[in-house]
Amino acid sequence: MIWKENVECAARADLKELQSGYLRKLIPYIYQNCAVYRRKLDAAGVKPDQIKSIDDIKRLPITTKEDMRDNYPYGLFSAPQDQIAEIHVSSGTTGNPTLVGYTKDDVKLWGEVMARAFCCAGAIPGDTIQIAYGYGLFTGGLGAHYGALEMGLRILPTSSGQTARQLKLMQDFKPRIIACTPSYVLYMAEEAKTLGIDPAKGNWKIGVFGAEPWSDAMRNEIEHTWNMLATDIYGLSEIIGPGVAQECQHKDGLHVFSDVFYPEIIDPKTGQEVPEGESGELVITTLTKQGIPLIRYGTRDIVSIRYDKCRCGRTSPRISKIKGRTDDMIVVRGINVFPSQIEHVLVGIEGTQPHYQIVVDRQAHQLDEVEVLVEVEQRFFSDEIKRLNELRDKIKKEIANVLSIGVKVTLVEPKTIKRSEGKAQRIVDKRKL
Ligand code: DLL
Repeated sequence: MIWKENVECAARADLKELQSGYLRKLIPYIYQNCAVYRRKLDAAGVKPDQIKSIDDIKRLPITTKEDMRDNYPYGLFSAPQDQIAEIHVSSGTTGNPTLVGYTKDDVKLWGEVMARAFCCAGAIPGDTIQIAYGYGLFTGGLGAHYGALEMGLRILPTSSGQTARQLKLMQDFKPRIIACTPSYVLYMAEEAKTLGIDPAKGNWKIGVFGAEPWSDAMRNEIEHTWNMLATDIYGLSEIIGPGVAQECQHKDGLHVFSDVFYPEIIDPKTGQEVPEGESGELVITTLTKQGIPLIRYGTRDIVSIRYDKCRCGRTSPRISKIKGRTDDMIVVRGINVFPSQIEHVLVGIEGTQPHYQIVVDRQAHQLDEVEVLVEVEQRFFSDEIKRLNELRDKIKKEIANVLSIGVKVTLVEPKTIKRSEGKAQRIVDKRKL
């Protein structure tokens, strides 16, 4: 089922027409109502009436996370405060948090794109969904909730945490859909086993997993362990929360709801668009939002994009899984390291588990040191020490092959690395840079 077939399957020219119409309305609205954007557009020498079609978007300036932080709390709002119906905040590592405000219509839009997402994953009205994303200031729980309501799903709003209870509710109410972070669903599998529940006989048949990077290898692990289809959902608070893009059952790229969230892929160094299929930073314009509409927001997420029609019938552009970030990518001895590269190595090695942490440190005047903590199956610890050493050497060698730097590998027993009910913390950077 396709929730909004007329736009999700529209011919490219019709979609462009729709996007152009939205953009023509958006720019004067923002120019009139947001002083920060007015200054930005003036500085770029762009007058609203010069923006006639979606192709003119390239003339507009990029908006950055710094713009949001520097103008905290209300500087980037275009709607007056009395029109704001809901506020969400995403935690940052430094400085002000990122604040986003939704008008009632924005909340409606959110429900609509999330309904499209659930449909895209394979949900049908009447299905029961367990929403184990955190409810609250994080956008995951409520965003999923609005979409499920809009779609006519029966909702189990468990939020995250209380894992034993999550599993009991799964058994009692038999939800076909689970929505949570991919690391949490794997954690729930471990808990299930300790409680004597066989995850492969679990009730969830479709997972809508996102909010953090996860590899195809991790997908295989989830699908195999839980005997379900694991789909990827992407989004970010600044744009709306979850519901920017979603995989269909073919798992061949995430469909971007591009009639309302216009995607571009740029080279973060030059600001120029990269050719189709090449990786770059995803930049998104919210074409119809009112509270905080954003023009060409630099997400810092690295993806590639394609425009061909999908086997599911949707014509919407598809982004790849998130390949990394332009920022939380870590640079070690001059080499760019993405956690996903290490994860990929680990999941391919028999005996390891997809629970790992990368610790980067630097002693005074020394080179950066990387330690990868990897959980391995319990049996290795009751085995000969030689087997443990062999496994460690193998992991070391394969990581060195991929990253071209040597790392220290420490094997730890299952459940040593701190679990998260939300986003997993993959990198601990102890360097004082
Ligand atoms: O994580 C919104 C969300 C909730 C998306 C639930 C999907 C499901 P933020 O907390 O603002 O919003 O974090 C946004 O998380 O820029 C990406 O770097 C990362 N991210 C989100 N989804 C994915 C994904 C929510 N599917 C930031 N794969 C984004 C990889 C993801 N990274």
